[in-house]
Amino acid sequence: MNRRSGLTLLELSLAMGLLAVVSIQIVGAMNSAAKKTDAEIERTHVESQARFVLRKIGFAIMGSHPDSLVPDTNSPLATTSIRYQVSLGVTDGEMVWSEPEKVALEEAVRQVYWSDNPDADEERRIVWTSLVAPYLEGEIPNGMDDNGNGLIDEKGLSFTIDRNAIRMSLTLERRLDSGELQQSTVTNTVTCRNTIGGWREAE
Ligand SMILES: [Ca+2]
Ligand SMILES: [Ca+2]
Repeated sequence: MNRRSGLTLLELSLAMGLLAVVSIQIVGAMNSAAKKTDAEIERTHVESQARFVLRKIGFAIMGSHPDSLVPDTNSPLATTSIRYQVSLGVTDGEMVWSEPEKVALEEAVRQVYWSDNPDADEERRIVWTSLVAPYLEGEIPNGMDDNGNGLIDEKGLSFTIDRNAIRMSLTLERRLDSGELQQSTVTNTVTCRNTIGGWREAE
């Protein structure tokens, strides 16, 4: 009788041990799947925010007159801000232009903001993202073009202007709890549509 129950106990403890091993494996697999999913969700979040912000910048600039751009249309270097004026329509046969607006990178806080009346007392700023990378993806500050896009040491938001065409590049990033850095980079070119109608600098 004792022998019989001894075997049963052995069987039982073997079964329990096996169950424990399998359980640990299942929990481990579930944890790593959850972590992977978190990383994927975060990547999707950073990517969609990058696309969304670049689209907003494009829509903002699109209605401007190329002559209103600061820096001006012949600037070959990348800049982190752009100033422009958009058409508000025609009054008494004259095209009416908005006050200057600006889209810029605030490097210290890694934000891209839109502002109307930049540099004026009544300037109003709206932050469009707070995830801007210090430098565009693949770029490090070393006086060289590391990511091969023709620009040297360009920041996380950069504009280059060629006549009516404005090329915009943006890298957003976020560090996960695991230490992994999620980066997403989007690039697009918009054309200033408002080349008709005389633009005049406000006096
Ligand atoms: Ca570069
Ligand atoms: Ca560089």
